[in-house]
This record gives sequence, structure tokens and C-alpha cells, in this order.
Amino acid sequence: MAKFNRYLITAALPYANGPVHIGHLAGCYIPADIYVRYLRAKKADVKFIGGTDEHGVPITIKAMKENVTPQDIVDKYHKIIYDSFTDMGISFDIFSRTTKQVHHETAADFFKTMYDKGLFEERESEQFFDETANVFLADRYIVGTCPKCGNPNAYGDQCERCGSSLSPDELIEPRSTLSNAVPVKKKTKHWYMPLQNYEPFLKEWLLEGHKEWKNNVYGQCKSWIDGGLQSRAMTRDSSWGIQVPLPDAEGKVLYVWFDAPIGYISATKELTANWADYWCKDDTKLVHFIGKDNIVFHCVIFPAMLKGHGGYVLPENVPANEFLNIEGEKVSTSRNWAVWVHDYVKDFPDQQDTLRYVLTSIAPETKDSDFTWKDFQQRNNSELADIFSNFVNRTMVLMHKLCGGKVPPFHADLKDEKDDALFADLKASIQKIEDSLENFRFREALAEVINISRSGNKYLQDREPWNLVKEMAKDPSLAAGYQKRIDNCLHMCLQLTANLAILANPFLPFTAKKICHMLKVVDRMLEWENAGSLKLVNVGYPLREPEYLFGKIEDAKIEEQIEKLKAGLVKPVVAPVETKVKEMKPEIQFDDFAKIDLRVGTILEAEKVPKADKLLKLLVDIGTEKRTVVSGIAEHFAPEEVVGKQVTLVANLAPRKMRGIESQGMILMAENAAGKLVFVNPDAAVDAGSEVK
Ligand code: B3M
Ligand code: ZN
Repeated sequence: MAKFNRYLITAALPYANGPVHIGHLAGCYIPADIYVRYLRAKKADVKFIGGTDEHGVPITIKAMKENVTPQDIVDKYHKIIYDSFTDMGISFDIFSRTTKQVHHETAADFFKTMYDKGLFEERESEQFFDETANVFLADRYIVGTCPKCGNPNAYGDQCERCGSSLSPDELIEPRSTLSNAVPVKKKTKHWYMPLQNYEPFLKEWLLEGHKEWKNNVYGQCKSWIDGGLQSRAMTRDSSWGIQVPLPDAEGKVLYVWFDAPIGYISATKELTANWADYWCKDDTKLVHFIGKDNIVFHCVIFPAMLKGHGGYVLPENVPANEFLNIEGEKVSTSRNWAVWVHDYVKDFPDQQDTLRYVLTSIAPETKDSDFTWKDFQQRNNSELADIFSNFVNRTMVLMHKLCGGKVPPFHADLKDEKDDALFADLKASIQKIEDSLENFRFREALAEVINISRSGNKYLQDREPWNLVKEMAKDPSLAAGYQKRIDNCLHMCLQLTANLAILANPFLPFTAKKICHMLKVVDRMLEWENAGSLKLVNVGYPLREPEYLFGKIEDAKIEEQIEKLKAGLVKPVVAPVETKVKEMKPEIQFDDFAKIDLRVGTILEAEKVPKADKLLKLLVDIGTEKRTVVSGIAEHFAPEEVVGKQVTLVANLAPRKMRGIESQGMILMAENAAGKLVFVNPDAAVDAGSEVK
């Protein structure tokens, strides 16, 4: 740690085309915030940078769909996103926007510097263009019929019904999602970054130099780099974005993934005149918090840009999380399968820390994880309420009841091994929390906060001050000695409560503040160096009445949320594959089956049967002889398509005349729900005539 004198912490800039959901929080904003709050508590020099990503196709598409300007869209969602983060206590030092002037200038200068250094290749290529909307179309914005399954709404990059990955060229009757126009190919010029030139740098800096990165992150980078890097266009054709700062670049803007990460630099400039200390001095520790879909951009492309440009620090770590599912299903914003942060804040006012707690406890740190409302309730009720809150509340109530509402003294002569053990537990927990936080293991760190409150509960239970007071009442001669024991117990518990505030603060900042309020201590007490002290609250000091930190959440409240989630679900636009499987025929015996002689044949010739739309006349080689077969596949296959194909033939079916032609067998076909036919054939070539059994 000593190597670094300042910290620059960034959290991904969400696209300003929709609100944020709890998957965003769990993926990067809460972990980033915990880390930053911890660093601040350690009095580190730290800047926490955020903002919204306001360029790129996602914004323009949203604007076109809603029939408003892109500026309207980003203004609307910047505010919603900003409010959600603020409400949840995500403590950015700045939350900026990539549409700001300072960013346009910074990003354009960055590009120009790289251009002047000869770091781009200029290239022409053909891309799909929508002549009605007057824009080039990303693959996703072209739809058409899937050539594999017939889905009429397949995307240019993938068919969501059958899962095939496609290119727009393969779609039958392609059309633009923007205007419904048939897209045309058009030549366009762009500036490419030859990422392959950065391979030696990336191998040394990342693959050799950062083996300590999380496995999920390192692994993705390694497979990307090992898979061979290629030139990647850093500009796009669009009217929305940052103009390419070159004379012959009318209608060209910077690729959104080129400009967005530079947004971290621009926002730092906006925040402080000393921005260059953070970005250019190599005793800065730069850490990017992101979700897994942003890994290559932050670990490969942006570092290559920084390296190419020169003069900037590189990220020291990129602790990306995996995805958070909801109730067992992937989050889908288009289907509205999500828990929106602004909804949560409305439905659970003043319960931000419960959500922060749950999302940290189940954070997808090493693999995807699942949020369910039942689990949310369970963790709140049995961990926050029963353990954490219960300890603090009992301590405060007992102190008011048994110690006159003031911090009781600690009588050193009565100190025993239980006091020592509690203190040792506290020290060990602090060590573990530090260790875990410094290694981005937030779940582990938070579990330790609960552990130490569990130790507190146990200590209180062992001491039983409520029984001591009963015995004192029975036998007044015990009073003096017993009161001292009560004092010591509650003194220890109050000091532990103050420690809990310090340790919980990065995770549960609203709660830490409430504890400070009850204990009448200033926020400065929360500084990390105070952790482990048993002198945080002063003897004789009158404290406030306790307030409950975490109450139980009732079943009804949870049912309501589950209902809301289900009710909000938007039915998919693309109809799922219908599973109308035909009813099974009655059972047969093996002997019945054995009567059928199935053979592999090869189609030698094929021609249309005159005046029969559905029929092809085939000549099939079955090894011992050649058969004429009439088959009802003419609407699915052109004659030339089937010549040479291996097929399965029912070889001992009695001949049948069709349109005057004797058919000497039947070819097996599989038919899907959409009525599409495919041949049933061996998955490797075999001799014609081979038996199928
Ligand atoms: N806007 C993608 C996203 O919201 C992108 C992140 C930019 S970080 C510089 O997931
Ligand atoms: Zn398909």
C-alpha cells in the first residue's frame, strides 16, 4: 500500500438511456463506494469519479423510439440516475456527464494527439445504411427473418428464438428497426486503432504484471489477447457524439467506447485543478470498478489508448464483478425484469443500508449471483435486525436502565478474561476487514462486521446484567460489587458499539451516522485509526435514547415486491418457440419396429414434378440399387440443393404411385413447430445402403 500516495477510483459511467437497477449497484457502485469510504476513513487522498455516458447508439435509438432529441433523453436520465445514486449514498466526489464541454474538448484533444502520433489507420469499408433515417445501422438495429428457424424478428447479430448467431447479410428480408426501410450497403471511412500493435505492451503490463487481478477479469483479458487482437474502428457515422477533430471528418464522431473512459479524465479536470496529479503521477493508484461486460474496454482498449497517448497512469486494478440475477432470471431492462433503484427508494424509504447490506452480502464477486426478495427479507431480519441492531439496541436500553443514561466507568480491578477475549475478537475482526477490503473481497469484509456484533451479543448474554440487577434488589449487600460488574459490561458494550460504527461505516454509512448520533460523538470518530480503541465514548457522558437501526421486514411487504416484479414484466416482442409437440402415437412392440428397413441413401438426381408444387422426383443410390422416390419437399429445397445429400430412406415401403410416378421408398424428414423441414441423416458420411437401426 505504501507505494501509493493518492487514489483515483472510478465507477463505470452508465448510459443515460434508462434508470439504474440493483444489478448496477451490486456490480460496481456499492463496491466502489465501500472502497472509497474506507480509504477516506484512512485519510487517504482519494477522488471518486462518476458520471453518465451520454453518447453512442443506445442514446440515439432511445431518442428515435420516443420521438424526442438525444439531448432530451440524456437530460432526463442523467437526473434520474444521479438521484438514485445520491439516495443510496454512493458518495462520488463528482458525477459528471460526457456531454459537457470539458469532456468534448478533452476527448477530442486525446484523439488528435493519438492521430498526430500516427496511431490510427484510415480505412474504407461497406456498412449497412438506412436511407430513410439517414444513419448507418449497427447489426442490432437490423431485423429480418431468421434463415435457420423462420423467426420473423431475428436481429442482425443474433436470433433470440433459436439462438443462432447471425450477420445482417444472412437475414431474409432485412429491414431497419428505425424506419422499416430495407438497408443498403454504403461505403464509409473510419479511423482504426491497430490493437495488435499493443500486444507486446498488454502481455507485459497486464498478463505478466497483473496476475493478482481477479480470476474472472484476468481470464477474460487473457483469452482476448491470446485470441489475437485486431484493428478496431474508433469512429462512427453519427450526428450525436464528439466530432472527429479532423478536417475531412464531416458526420464522423468518436466511437462511444473511445470517448466514455476519457470521461473519467474530463470529470477529474472538472473536479480539481490538480487533476494531473491524479492522472499523471505514477504514485497514483487508479482503480476502475465495472461490471463484467465492460472488462475488455477497461483492461485492454483504454489502457492501450492511455499507453499510445502517453503521459497517463494505467489502472492498478479492475475488480469487475459478474452479473446479479433477479429471482433466478437474468436482468432484462427491455422485459422490465429488474428492481429499479428509484422504486426501491420510494418503497423502502430510510432503508438504503438494508439494500446496501444485502447487495454486498450476495455480490457477484466471483460468479453470477441471485437476488431474491425472500433472501432480502431473511438477511435483513436474521442478520441486520437480530444480530447487529439487536446488540446496539440492547446495549443502549440497558445503559439507560442500569446506568442512568450515562457512559458507566470501567473498573480495572474487575477486568477479566471475557473482556480480554472480546477485545481480542475486535482486533482480529479489524485486521480481517482491512485485509479483505484491500483485496476487494467485500462480502468477506462485511461478514466480519456481523461476526463482531455476534461476539458482542454473546458477551452481553454471558454477563447477564439484567440478572445482576435482580439479585441486587434481593440482597442489597451485593449492590456495590454488582453495580461495578454492570458498569464494566455496558462500558465494554458501548465502546464496541462505537467500534461497530467505524467498521460498518464503509458499508452502512446511514447506520454509522445514526450510531454516532445516539452516542453523541462527531463524525470524526469514524476515522479508521480509531478502530480498536476502547476510549471512544467518555465516561459520565449522557447519551441519547436508542433508536432502532433495523426492524423486521414483514412478509406482506415482500409479497408486494414479488407481485410488483411479476406484474411489471413486459411480454417479449419475439414470440418464444412454440412447443406444440404432436401427441405420441400408441405404443408398438419391437417386432413392429423391426419390420421397417431403414437405409442410408445418397441423392443422385433431383427434379421438380410438373404441375405439383410440393413434389421433387429424386434418384437415390441405396448401394445395391438406385431408387426413384417422390418426396414432398419442393417448397423447402431447390433440386440443386439436395443433390449429393445423404438421407434416411424407408426402403421396404410398398411402392406407391404419385402423379403417375412410382415412388419406391420414403425419405425421413424432421419438422419443427414452424413447419421447417430438415433431413434426418447420419452425422458423418457412411456408405450408401448402410442400415439404420
Ligand atoms: N456506458 C456501458 C454500460 O453502461 C458503458 C460504460 C462506460 S464506462 C466508461 O454498461
Ligand atoms: Zn432463428
